[in-house]
Amino acid sequence: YPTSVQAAMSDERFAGHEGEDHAQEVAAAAIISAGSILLAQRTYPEELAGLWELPGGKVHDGELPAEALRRELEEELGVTTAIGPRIGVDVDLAGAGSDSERYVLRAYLVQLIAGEPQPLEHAEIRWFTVAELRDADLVPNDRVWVDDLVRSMREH
Ligand code: 523
Repeated sequence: YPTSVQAAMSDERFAGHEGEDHAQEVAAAAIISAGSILLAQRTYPEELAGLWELPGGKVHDGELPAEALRRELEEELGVTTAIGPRIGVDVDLAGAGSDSERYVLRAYLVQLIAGEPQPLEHAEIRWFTVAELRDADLVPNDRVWVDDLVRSMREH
């Protein structure tokens, strides 16, 4: 490596990337249409079953977040999508996996391209208006995004 890169690699901030500071990503979709958002009702684990979430899942090794989200939405909803910009803050997930890895949850604005959404892996899916979203039993992590989602729903 060039000297400048070696200096950066010996820097403690860089060292964290190779160690316990590295977080896997969970990507979630804000699918907004005609002022409503599509939420999905989880069936597992027990503490999240019955709660509503932005659909999505873990980014696998070697996948880009947008590729992973497109795959998850195909698997979970049976739809073809286009992944847009990030929305809302990063959410740290403590112990999201069976392993000891750290996860960060990120939301993306997503457009439906083809297909009618089906609850292939969820108990139910449903379009929520702004008022319904504010009233919904969301999974705890997704609650931080409500104000951002409402702003985006009012623009669509
Ligand atoms: N969340 C979450 N909100 C949200 C999603 C899509 C996921 O809080 N909108 C959390 C729930 C889990 C973790 O992120 O703790 C992984 O999500 P999951 O289970 O939907 O991801 P999968 O299906 O890729 O992972 P496996 O269940 O391990 O297959």
